[in-house]
Amino acid sequence: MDHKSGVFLVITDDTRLLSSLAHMKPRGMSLRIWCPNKASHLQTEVMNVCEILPTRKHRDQLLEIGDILKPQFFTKWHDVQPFCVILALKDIVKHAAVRALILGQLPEAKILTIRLGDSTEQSRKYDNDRELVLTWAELLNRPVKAELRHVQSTHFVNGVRSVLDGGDKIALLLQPDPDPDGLAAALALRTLLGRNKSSTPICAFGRVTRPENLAMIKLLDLDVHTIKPEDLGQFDRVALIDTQPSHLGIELPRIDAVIDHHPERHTFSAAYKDVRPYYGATSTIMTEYLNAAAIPIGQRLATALLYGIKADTLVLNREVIDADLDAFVSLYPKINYNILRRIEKPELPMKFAPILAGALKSMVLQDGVLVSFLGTVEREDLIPQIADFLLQFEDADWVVSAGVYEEQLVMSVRNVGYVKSAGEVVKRIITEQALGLGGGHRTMAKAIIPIAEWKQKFHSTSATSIRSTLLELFCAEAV
Ligand SMILES: [Mn+2]
Repeated sequence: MDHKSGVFLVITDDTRLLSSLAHMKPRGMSLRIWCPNKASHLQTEVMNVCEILPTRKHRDQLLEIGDILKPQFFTKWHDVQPFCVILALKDIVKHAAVRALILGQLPEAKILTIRLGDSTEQSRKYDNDRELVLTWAELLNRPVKAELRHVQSTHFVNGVRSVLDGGDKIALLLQPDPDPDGLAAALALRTLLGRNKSSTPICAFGRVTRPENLAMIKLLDLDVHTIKPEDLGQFDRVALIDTQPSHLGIELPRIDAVIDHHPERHTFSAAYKDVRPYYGATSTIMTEYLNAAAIPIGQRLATALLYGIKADTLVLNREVIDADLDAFVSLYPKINYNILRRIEKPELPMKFAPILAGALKSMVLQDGVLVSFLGTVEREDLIPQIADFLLQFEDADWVVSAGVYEEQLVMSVRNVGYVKSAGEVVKRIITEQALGLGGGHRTMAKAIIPIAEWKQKFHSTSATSIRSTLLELFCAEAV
């Protein structure tokens, strides 16, 4: 008897369940199968199931012949840890008797009961923490649902191809200021259609602005064209990805396909329409399409889709469904980790090192508020990156990282989370001072103030003056 690895003893009179379990052969776990000691139909059946093993010796190791209604059958497992009985007997009385014997004879053993063919039985964990009951429906539910989704996706793939394949030039239209989910889903649709960027460009009515999204475009070599609504006339087909007609706020000359996961507030029709508001990301839908069409997902596309799912589900923290998790898991082994890391944490230019050194030297801390001014920066995303970095210092409950970018004073505000809401604090400061724009969430906020406005109000744009003014404003509101 192996004392180190666990032993799972299967006690069942259902040979289909037994056969399934015997075929699973989980690694690092040993399986034993109960076989009745008296000659019976069941005994023959159990022996037959064990015929899958090549030798007599193996079969003998697998079988535990005995009477399960006798305590002695169980006492010999005393020293085996962990020990678990998978119990599924059709006769309820017999099931209860065996369960009682295990509970009494083996105080450490776990019992996993599988209820066969009883759809009313709820799965549950007993109070004693030793037992779990699973219903047959529950065991099958997840894999069967995944299979059904796969079949459904095959059907969807045919649909979208038949609508879009007829066009020479196809626009893949995203929301203005496209986000990672939209970009990845558009790239996936282009791959699904077997087209290239000149015949099937990714388009939007506004340019990409967020630094991570720009990093994604650069590192994954994506092409996004900023177009005007009337430019859609040049295309034979228009597909809306990760957005819907009502989100764009204008009447489009044509819409052939819509693939999205936002709720449909204003109903619309399109030759091809797949809107699934219960999905965490459009990238999940597209991953299913690609898998259903058996199209290999390369590293670049896998990285894009995984980042799309991560971004839209807040790293799977927002509500997600099985489909999002399955897509995530299927993509994960295929991605380029370096690229993903660089998208999420953009590199700092070497020229920035002396600026950062100066900012670290001159930063000011008072009442838990840490203010740092970077001067003029060549990339706006350097400001929030430094804010994130500075929040790691002890005693910093609040961080205000500021810098001048394109004639505007840009501020990134961070806090440790158990203080006032960063978004509200920033909004109050902006409103009270009647300056610029600002807002955000609990722990992150941003404000933008034209440098001319700042100068008019505070009479100076020297680094010292900006630091002390910001410190004063935030100490008054945040602390
Ligand atoms: Mn989305």
